[in-house]
Amino acid sequence: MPKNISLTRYLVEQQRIDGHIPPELRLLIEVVARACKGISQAVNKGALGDVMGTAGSENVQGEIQKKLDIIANEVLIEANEWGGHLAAMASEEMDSIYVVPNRYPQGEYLLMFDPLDGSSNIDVNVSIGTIFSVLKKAEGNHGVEESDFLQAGSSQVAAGYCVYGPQTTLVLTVGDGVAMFTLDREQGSFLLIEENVKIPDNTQEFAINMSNMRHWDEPVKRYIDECLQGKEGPRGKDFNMRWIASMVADVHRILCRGGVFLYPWDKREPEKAGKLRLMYEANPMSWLIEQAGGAATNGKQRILDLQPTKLHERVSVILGSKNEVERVTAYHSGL
Ligand code: P6P
Repeated sequence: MPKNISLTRYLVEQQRIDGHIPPELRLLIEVVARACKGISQAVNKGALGDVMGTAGSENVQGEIQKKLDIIANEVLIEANEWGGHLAAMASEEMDSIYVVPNRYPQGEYLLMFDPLDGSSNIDVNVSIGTIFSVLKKAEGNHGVEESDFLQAGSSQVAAGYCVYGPQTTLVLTVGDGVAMFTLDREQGSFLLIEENVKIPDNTQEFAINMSNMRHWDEPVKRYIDECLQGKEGPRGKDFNMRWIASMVADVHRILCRGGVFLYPWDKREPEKAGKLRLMYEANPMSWLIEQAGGAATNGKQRILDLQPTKLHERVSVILGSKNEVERVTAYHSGL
């Protein structure tokens, strides 16, 4: 692969090749990437900057907000509101949508994000990340409301994440495969490190929070139990387990070497479909996984087919290597 292909050059060439990325969408992606560079700087400061610990407030999910959650949210809002490419934004950290103020031109795109996913890991220096998803507002709609965001994940026009780990790496799809870019801090640019990322259909590595085992439904208990039986059991092979408690980091590992990630419904809060959020966690991650040849379901349906009814809707998530996701899904159908 040629060296030194910047994100900008990649997007311009993609736009030139197949017109897949209209200029406004290219601008949006570049602005989000620039915001992620700023978030990466703040994350990297750690205890040396006033960015650690809690902000003393709760988000719409009822979770304690970390200072960096709020910083990351503000960076994304300020970076994107003036460009003229967006009509509105939605964030895990904000109860309702953020409509672009009248002092700026409004565009046709809708941007959703989890500004800092995995924030329980911030204070212990473990990888965290920003997840984003882009939709288009329906043609002709004047103004913008929450209902404009309630589109199935299959309607996304761009999706990705930026993982703040040993490297700061941006992972992106616009529907033509998955590309990865690592931040070169000397140049201040994201440089292409991988395109056409592919996940193996099979794996021997699963990611789940095992402490919740007693709360799982029977199909998930059966799947994990068979993995734990190893080569003496029905799977005929040993499995490894990973759980970083940062979806961005777990999904990045799966995109790099395969695996299956499960955050299933459980009995702790039976009225909730799951812990993870559909619009700005499950949908973007599911599109990336499918674009890399994997699969993503809620145990019963393809995640990207789900029709959202609420902005902060939760969902059960099983995603990764295709054959493993299909097996877990089959178990949910009693097969
Ligand atoms: P648990 C982080 O808070 C998150 O939303 C995902 O990034 C992660 O996969 C999951 O929750 C971790 O949840 O219950 O294991 O702490």
